[in-house]
Amino acid sequence: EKLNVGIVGATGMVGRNFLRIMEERNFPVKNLYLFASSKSNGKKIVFKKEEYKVEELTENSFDKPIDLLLFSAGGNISKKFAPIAKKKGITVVDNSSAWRMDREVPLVVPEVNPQDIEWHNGIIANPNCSTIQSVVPLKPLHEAFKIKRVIFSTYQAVSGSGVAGMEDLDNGLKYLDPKNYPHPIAFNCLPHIDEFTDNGYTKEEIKMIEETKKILNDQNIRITSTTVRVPVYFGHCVSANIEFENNFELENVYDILRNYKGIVVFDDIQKNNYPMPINVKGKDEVYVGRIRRDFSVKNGINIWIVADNTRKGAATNTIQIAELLINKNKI
Ligand code: 2RA
Repeated sequence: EKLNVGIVGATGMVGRNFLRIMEERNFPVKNLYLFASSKSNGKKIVFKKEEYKVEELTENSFDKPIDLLLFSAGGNISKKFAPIAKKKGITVVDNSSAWRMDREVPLVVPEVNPQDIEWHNGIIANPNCSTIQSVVPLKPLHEAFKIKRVIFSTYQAVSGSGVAGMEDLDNGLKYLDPKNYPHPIAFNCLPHIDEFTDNGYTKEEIKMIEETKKILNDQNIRITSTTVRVPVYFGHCVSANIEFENNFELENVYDILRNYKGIVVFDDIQKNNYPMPINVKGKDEVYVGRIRRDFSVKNGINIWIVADNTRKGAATNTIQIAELLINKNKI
């Protein structure tokens, strides 16, 4: 039956995509509640031809019949308000990084580890965008050939950093976000996404490493990553160098990826066909190409993975988790 759904961060890029994708997928919404910061209070947003007013998020916001809350309002808001919702028996799907590595919280990509939904305790975390698109092709290859090590190099669109990044790309060599990024993004590449930590890695790089192991449920996979912001509006690209325990035929790799849910293999170098951000905007599939053996090791391949970071990388995956919760009667 239909659900009472709330969106926290309703006016942000991902929040608006939640609504767009719920409309597209005819998600069963009975009542809809929109929450955002005080500056958005009173704003009107249309959903399924009805107008809804945005309310300021407060501790009492959830004192109404809500079944499901979708969060995309940053880690601090999730840390503070997800437990309030959980206490009221509301199921939360959180797009921020706040809860992803919490042992009580499943981190889910429906094509990869749907079974983890079974043990949620009220909060389910949506993985980081570049992680989501990477684990989709990694999962069937791990099952077939057992992954030993992965080297991720990412090329991430500015929409991943929110509206500020987009505006700065609009305005040329302005600063992406002086608070966090000390350099302009236009005509530039920044090997700096999220904050640096004391081991020289950024939080984004650590997300890719740790989230991938949690989602694939295998702490033995050795992973490293370099995540880079590039002057592109939509569409994250990931180069994955993968070393397997077992040997493989390249044709097998193509077959496995071609037949896996949620993947489009777009790979014909004779025709200059390979995935690019301009191919994936507005789409929910993960595009894979440039599939080729890594001749520098015994059992290695390189693959190139592209997806719309605001959809499959964020909002669509969240809605797919919500659909899974309904199908498994876990809301
Ligand atoms: C980024 N993955 O691209 C991070 C958060 N969306 O900025």
